[in-house]
Amino acid sequence: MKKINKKKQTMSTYSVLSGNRKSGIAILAAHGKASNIDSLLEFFNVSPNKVSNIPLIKNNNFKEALITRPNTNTLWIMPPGGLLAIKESSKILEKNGFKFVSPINMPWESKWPEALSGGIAAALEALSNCRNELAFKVISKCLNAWEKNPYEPMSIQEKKHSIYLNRLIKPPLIALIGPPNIGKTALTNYLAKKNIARVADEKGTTRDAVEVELELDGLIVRWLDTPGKYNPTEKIDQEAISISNNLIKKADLVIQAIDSSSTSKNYDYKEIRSADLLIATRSDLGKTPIQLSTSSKNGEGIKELAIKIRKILFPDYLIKNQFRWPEPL
Ligand SMILES: Nc1nc2c(ncn2[C@@H]2O[C@H](COP(=O)(O)OP(=O)(O)OP(=O)(O)O)[C@@H](O)[C@H]2O)c(=O)[nH]1
Ligand SMILES: [Mg+2]
Repeated sequence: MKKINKKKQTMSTYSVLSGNRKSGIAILAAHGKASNIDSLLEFFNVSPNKVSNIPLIKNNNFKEALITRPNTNTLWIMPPGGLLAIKESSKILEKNGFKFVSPINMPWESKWPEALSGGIAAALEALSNCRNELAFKVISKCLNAWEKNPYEPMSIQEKKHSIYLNRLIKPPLIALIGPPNIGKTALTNYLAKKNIARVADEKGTTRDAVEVELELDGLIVRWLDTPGKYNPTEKIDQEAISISNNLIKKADLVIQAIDSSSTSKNYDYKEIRSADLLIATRSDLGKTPIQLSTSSKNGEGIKELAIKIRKILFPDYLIKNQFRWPEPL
């Protein structure tokens, strides 16, 4: 482990920080020993001693580029242009002995030079990966918390919150299980707002587990619609059930659906995994004592279901309060 760190420090590396798409400006971060950064600046005909924020530099190699040295070991090179500018700049850096590394392996000091600590860098990294409003809101608070207390290691309590907070970046897996032909796929399609799988009035319509990404009350989740439990005779179906069962075992939340209109209410799934949440489906067809009743026909209970799930997987206190997260880079 120590060896890798040492290598990281001594090797001259660069990463592309701008996206792979068309963009107005390319961003490449070079990292290395101060002397290697000095040499690179010399190559660009720029005074090697300068550590500054935004000098605009014109030189022979780049027609025009914004170059900044935010710390002694880092140079950010930002030529105008997208992919072509990245390609041209990479050539120059390779020629000067800098090796490409993925941004994941870039030292945080070079990738997030504005960060005072690895914690702030981690929060900035998380913020750059966040995909929706809830994530942005919560991670911004995490960044504030790190800025208030940048150096102290995370406490055990803070680490406990991480289990939930990680879900903002890595969507949790929810598996919907239940007997066949009770509206699991219809509910899935309703939540996905599109037909991701076939709905039919016959048992065993869904034969493979189907995964779809959804937003439930602001939380992005992976939703798994599973085949209604049956004992298939065909090998291919047995394999499909086995894959589905393995996913159910791994899920962060298992929701068992029970039909409002039929008698198959005591369906036992314990041999796969006991459910975390019980819901009724097809509530427009009948009544059950189950609190959360949903209908994909008239939309009853769907909003409540989304809120309930979000609260289980991402409790309210994490939205209201401010915690340091994630672990420092
Ligand atoms: N009235 C009513 N019918 C529904 C509702 N949801 C589904 N259905 C009907 O119930 C039948 C079964 O629906 P599916 O969604 O295919 O059921 P499933 O649980 O996925 O079934 P399998 O894939 O076989 O496990 C279809 O005829 C649907 O049109 C609902 O909320 N209300
Ligand atoms: Mg189905």
